[in-house]
Amino acid sequence: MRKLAVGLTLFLAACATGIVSSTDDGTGGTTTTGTTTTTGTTTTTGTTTTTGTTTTTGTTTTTGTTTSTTTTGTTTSTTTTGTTTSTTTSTSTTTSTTTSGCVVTDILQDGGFEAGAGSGNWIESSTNFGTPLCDSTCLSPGALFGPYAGAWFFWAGGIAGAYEDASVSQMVHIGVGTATLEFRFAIPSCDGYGWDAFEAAIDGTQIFFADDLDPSCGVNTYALKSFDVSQWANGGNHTVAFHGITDSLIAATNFLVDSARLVACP
Ligand SMILES: [Ca+2]
Repeated sequence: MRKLAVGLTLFLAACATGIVSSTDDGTGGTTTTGTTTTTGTTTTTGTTTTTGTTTTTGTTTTTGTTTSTTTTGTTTSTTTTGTTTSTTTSTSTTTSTTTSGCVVTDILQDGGFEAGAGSGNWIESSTNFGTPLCDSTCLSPGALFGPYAGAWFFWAGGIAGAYEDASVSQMVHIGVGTATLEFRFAIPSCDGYGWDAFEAAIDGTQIFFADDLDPSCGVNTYALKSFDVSQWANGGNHTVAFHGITDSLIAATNFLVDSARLVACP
């Protein structure tokens, strides 16, 4: 029995799009099938065919000729050359041709931690447990929390009476353009003394911070956290990390992360 059975569940991502599946359509473009969620700035080159449900929020910059066909739902979109701002929620078939930019994708390896502890996708560290990655074998009987999706999740803290420092980190190559870091986050229980803290960071720069006095303490539901990290989209290698420290007081704080994504140009 590894950690206190108190609270529970959470998700993370990047730049612009959650593409379920993509293939080269032979025209220099991309064919996408499934559910796509786009946040931020997207620039597309080539011919793109999309089938499924597309939700777009933010600014889309299109250069060239764009042709859109909507079959079901309501679409507010596009035009020709210049800058287009649109908010679209629809079920549609869209064909577009553009001429510049890059196709964004999730470049994080195993952001949902489903490869399990010791997979090599993440550098894992935990003072008391060897790894902060957990599945059901970490949970006490009757635990009220667990992963946001799948079986595995990141768990910092969860121990009373001992100092715990838990982290995972991963180096990624981020192309030139834009990038967005997203994840699911929850703090199902807090000891409330203000000493326990969690951060998400890139190259040591804090992107997100929460402590055991956070308003979401005790909330047993994962919240989506999303951050524009385009300042690191410069064609270089960068380290993404999740890190939590908890003190040795008698109550335990639990910081949970799951379903992380870094959406950027490859
Ligand atoms: Ca997971």
